[in-house]
Amino acid sequence: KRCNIAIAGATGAVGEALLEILEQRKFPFTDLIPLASERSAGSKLKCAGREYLVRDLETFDFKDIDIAFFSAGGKVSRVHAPRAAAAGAVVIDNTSEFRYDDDVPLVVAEVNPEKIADRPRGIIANPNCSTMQMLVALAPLHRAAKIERINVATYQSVSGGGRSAMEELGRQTAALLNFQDADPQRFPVQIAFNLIPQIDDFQPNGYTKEEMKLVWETRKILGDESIEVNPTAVRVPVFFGHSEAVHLELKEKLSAEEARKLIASAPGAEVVDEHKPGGYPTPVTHAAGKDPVYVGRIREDISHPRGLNLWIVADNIRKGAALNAIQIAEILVKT
Ligand code: A2P
Ligand code: 11C
Repeated sequence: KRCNIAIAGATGAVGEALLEILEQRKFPFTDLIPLASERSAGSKLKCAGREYLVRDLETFDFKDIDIAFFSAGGKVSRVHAPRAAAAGAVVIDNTSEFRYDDDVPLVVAEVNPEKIADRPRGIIANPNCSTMQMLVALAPLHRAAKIERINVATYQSVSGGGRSAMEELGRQTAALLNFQDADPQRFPVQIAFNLIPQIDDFQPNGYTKEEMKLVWETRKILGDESIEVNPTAVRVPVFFGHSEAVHLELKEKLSAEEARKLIASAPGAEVVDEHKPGGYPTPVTHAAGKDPVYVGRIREDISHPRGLNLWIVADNIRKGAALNAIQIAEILVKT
C-alpha cells in the first residue's frame, strides 16, 4: 500500500535521517511533504533522487496525508500533532509530548509492535533514544529472567540536542584549539573536552527529565510497573551515538554466556564482545550511521549473585529516533 507522508522538522537532525532512511529502505510513499518553520519554508530537500519543497508547518493542511512524522520539538507537536491526527493522518511523534499518556502507545519496533494497533488518538509515540537502545538489548533478558532493577549511566552524544548542539561542539572544539574561549550558548557549560551531568530540565525530585524518561518509558514499554530504574544521564563530546553502562539485577540468575546468546538472537541487537583491545562497541567504531544496537562488555556482576553488566551503544539519531519511527510506519503500511 503506497501512502502520502509528511515530515514536521524535516530540516533538522532527525528530519535529515528520516529522509535518508526512507530512501535506503525504499519506503513505499507516493508523495512526501517536508515541513518546517517559516524560516526554512521554500528551501528544497532531496529524497530518493527527487527534490521536495519545504513548506511551513503552521499553515499546512494534513487532509491528504496518511502518515505524519513529527520531530520539531515538544511544543510544536503539542499544537500540530493533534491537528494532523484530526485531519486523518497517523502521527508518529518523536518528542516526549504524548509518551506518558495512557491512550498513546509508546513503541520500540522490536519490543512491543503489537501496541501500534491500539491508538485511539491517532498518535503513536517514539521513545527517547536512551530508552530505545537500552530496551532493544534488555527486553530478551527481561523475558528470560525478569529484570528487577536497572542501574544505568548514559554517555550521550550532542546530536541528541539537534543541529545547534552539534554546531556548538564543533565551534567550541575549534575555538579552544585556537586558544579562544568556549563561550557556551546551547549547553549550560563548555561541552568540548568536557562532560555535563545534565540532559533536559531538572525535576522536583532532583533527577533530570532525561533520567526520568528512562524510568517512565522502560516501565511503559515493558508493561511492568515493578521494574526499578536508577539513572544518571551525561552529555559527552561525541557527535553521534549514545552509550550506556548498564547494571542489571535479575530475579533469576543468567550467566554472561546465556545473556550473550539471548541478546545475539534478539532482533535489532548485535553482540560485539571479545576480551581484547577494541573488542567492544564504541560510538565511532560501530554505531554512528548504523542501524543495530551494539552490546558488549557482558559480565556477571562480581558484587551481586544475580547481577549482570553490559555496555550498550547505538546511533541515537537512527535507531534512537528516525529508524524506529520508520519501522513503525512500515508496520502501519503493511496492516
Ligand atoms: P527550521 O529549519 O525551520 O528551524 P533540530 O532538532 O536539528 O534542532 O531541528 C529542529 C527541526 O524543527 C527543524 O526542522 C526546525 O525547522 C523545526 N522547527 C523548529 N521550530 C519549529 C516551528 N515552530 N514550526 C515548525 N518547525 C519547527
Ligand atoms: C538527547 N535524548 O540526547 C535527548 C534527545 O525526549 O525525544 C531526545 C529528546 C526526546 O538530548
